[in-house]
Amino acid sequence: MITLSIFERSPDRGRGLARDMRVRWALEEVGQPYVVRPLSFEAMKQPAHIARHPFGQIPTYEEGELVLFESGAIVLHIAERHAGLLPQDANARARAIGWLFAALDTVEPPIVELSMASMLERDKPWHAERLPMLQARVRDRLDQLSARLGDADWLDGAFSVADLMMVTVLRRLESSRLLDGYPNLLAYVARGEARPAYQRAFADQLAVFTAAPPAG
Ligand code: GTB
Repeated sequence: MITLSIFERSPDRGRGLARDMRVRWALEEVGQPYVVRPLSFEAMKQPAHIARHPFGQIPTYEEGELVLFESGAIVLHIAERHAGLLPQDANARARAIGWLFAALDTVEPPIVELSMASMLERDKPWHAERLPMLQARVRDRLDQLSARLGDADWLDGAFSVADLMMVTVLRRLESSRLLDGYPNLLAYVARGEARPAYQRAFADQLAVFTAAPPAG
């Protein structure tokens, strides 16, 4: 059985923005059952979890002897082991993996930078001055991504692990409303969210948040 370590009480309050969501979604797409290990922030920093994740974070993935951390590596592992998330054709498969890395290495960093600034730096005197620069960096990436996607449904042919990752990355912009200027990206995210596997994954992570004891 697969076990995922997840937040006991996600700071996103069940909006599915933490990185276990992409792993849950991948497992739902390929029809693999799993169980979860909800962890408090304190438990994430204890030796038992540090043995699974050197940086004391979520998600982690355990399957028999295998223990993995890093959501990109976990999702790629799932996609390589089970049919449905990577094309059969070798070149198309390589391109899908390229897009998976693009989501993580090229598109996600400016989005995370913006969302961390919005969460942690609002009270700093320089926040208002820095914000337009962070937003411009995100818009640059969205302009480029939007131009490449055009009116296609998915990034490169059929839905793949690349789209799964890109949609989860773009969802982090929800509260900034920066996606509003990009109708094709909004529709792309909505297409991902409409997938039954996404819906199951979202409902399951929300159920964990709802069941968690109120923050003390
Ligand atoms: N590169 C790693 C990966 O992709 O797996 C990054 C893992 C990571 O950042 N994990 C975060 C974590 O464990 C949770 S997902 N943080 C606790 C810590 O470092 O002590 C990031 C996240 C957190 C909260 C929100 N939110 O509230 O909206 C969104 C995303």
